[in-house]
Amino acid sequence: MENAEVARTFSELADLLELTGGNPYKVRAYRQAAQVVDTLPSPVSELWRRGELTSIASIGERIAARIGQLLERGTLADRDDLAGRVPPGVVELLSIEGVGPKTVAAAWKALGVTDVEGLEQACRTGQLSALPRLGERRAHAILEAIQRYRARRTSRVPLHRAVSYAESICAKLRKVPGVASVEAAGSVRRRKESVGDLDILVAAADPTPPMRAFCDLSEVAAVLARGPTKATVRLRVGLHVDLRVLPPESFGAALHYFTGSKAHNIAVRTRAVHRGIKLSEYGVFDREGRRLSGAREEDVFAAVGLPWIPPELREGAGEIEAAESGALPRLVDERDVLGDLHVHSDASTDARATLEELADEADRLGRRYLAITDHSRSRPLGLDEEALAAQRERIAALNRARSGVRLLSGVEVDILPDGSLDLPSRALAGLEWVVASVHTDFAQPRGRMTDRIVRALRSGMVDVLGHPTGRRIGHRDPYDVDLEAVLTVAREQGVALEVNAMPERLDLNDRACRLAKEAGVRVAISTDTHVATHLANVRNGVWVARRGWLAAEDVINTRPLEELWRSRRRH
Ligand code: DGT
Ligand code: CA
Ligand code: CA
Ligand code: ZN
Repeated sequence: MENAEVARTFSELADLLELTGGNPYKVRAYRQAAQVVDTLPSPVSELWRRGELTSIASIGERIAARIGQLLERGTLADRDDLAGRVPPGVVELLSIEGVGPKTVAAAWKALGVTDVEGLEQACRTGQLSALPRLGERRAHAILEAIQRYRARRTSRVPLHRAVSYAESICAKLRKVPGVASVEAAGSVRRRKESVGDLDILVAAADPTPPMRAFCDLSEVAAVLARGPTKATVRLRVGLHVDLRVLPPESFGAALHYFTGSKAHNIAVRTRAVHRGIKLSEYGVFDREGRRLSGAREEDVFAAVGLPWIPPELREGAGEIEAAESGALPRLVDERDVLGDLHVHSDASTDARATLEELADEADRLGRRYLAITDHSRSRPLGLDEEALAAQRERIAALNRARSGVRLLSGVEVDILPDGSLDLPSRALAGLEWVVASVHTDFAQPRGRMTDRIVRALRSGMVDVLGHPTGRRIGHRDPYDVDLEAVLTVAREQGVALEVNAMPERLDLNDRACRLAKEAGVRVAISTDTHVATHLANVRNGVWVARRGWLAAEDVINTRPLEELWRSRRRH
């Protein structure tokens, strides 16, 4: 069973429990388990087999046993039991922004609402507003949220999941005898933040063994189409996968062709026409149809007079021109990232890891520094000035007692609705790292939101603007803000903007990264860790930054600590 499937089962169990009024501690524990498993870098089934599940921070004996049950039986009896009692449409209602389990349970029990359409109708007819603790205003807000939900709902898969499915399928195909190369092409190779389907390419002289192995994969739910060298399947998790098997001499040409994007391919093909050559997924050919090359992807670029272009840039958005003039950026790599500048410890009530656990995990990943940035006092139980001072002492003591990663005392301070910061300047001045973020009043009009953020950046107290647009993919749209105005002030104030690497945030996104670079603003790729395993999420942020054309020097946490200190504005 894949990590994503285990995670989905636990998150469903949490939803179902919550809807039926189950124990809130269990709800929380299951939801946390889902989150942890979903972001684990290795297969949960292997950890379980080796009896190492409980070595993961925030997975206790109880949850480990439940994960074991699920892996052994393929199902959880209480989840199935609850699922039999709650219609699936009711669970879906929880995905609508601002609609929590209490509202859903009330609409379901009192009004018989079992799907989005039903909820919409109950809002329109005034039935919903007549329920206790609801009202006209709420009903109206829910109607608007339903529209946003519909606009957002697609069948695309978030990149980090698509990558993990692709990696696992490719690894299995690489073991098939006679297979020379395997690569996932398409949008997953371009690291697009959401993926429609996987496009996997195999190089082999005899297509039969890889074709058979592919259709027989344990992940496959149904074979939708099958020919001698191509197949399309549906995975049990719902995603479709196209497979193509090619002779090794065509592999590079096919890899280029099926990586796309369409816009990039058209631009490359046009250049080929001008040069009197023909490109296809089978190779590079001259006018008479004689093969010139095609085994390696570089062959295709060389044939049209270009250096190899990284897949992340192949969107037909200036990469050909940049390649031609030697102006392609040397994109940041995960190995360039030396530290993490937004990390929560258990001093934030929505986070779990102790400082020691965070330091251990950071050492394991080879991070050199880690800014501990718990929430400020306005957040549900963040730290006030006094608690921060105490934490600073503990961090200093820990740094003295350990070698390895250096912890920085920091904070993620709220930007209040009027743009002031949630802690006094003297408290912020005593800290080594300050992230400032918007966590409330997302609905402010564009002008207010922009002024609010600009004021915070001008405080002179801020190192990084956290998750600058506030979106949470699938849950909340970005707030309305004039990003260009924010970038102008960030540049003038020497403040970096965050690329938040949580899979549900990815904020800044790829396009905004490129804008930041053009505006002369540097970014921090940060994990916003809430449990220790999240520290590995840095790769999600690197993917975004690469699509945003960023090089290592555009990313502040690729710099050693001494250099970071020197270049920062706050001293
Ligand atoms: P997705 O799956 O929606 O996330 O996006 P892609 O880019 O993976 O698109 P997909 O799976 O339809 O096709 C994979 C690549 O194959 C695409 O990026 C470019 C190439 N390709 C597919 N069909 C065509 C076509 O009709 N013309 C051209 N030029 N390229 C194509
Ligand atoms: Ca695709
Ligand atoms: Ca496809
Ligand atoms: Zn935050």
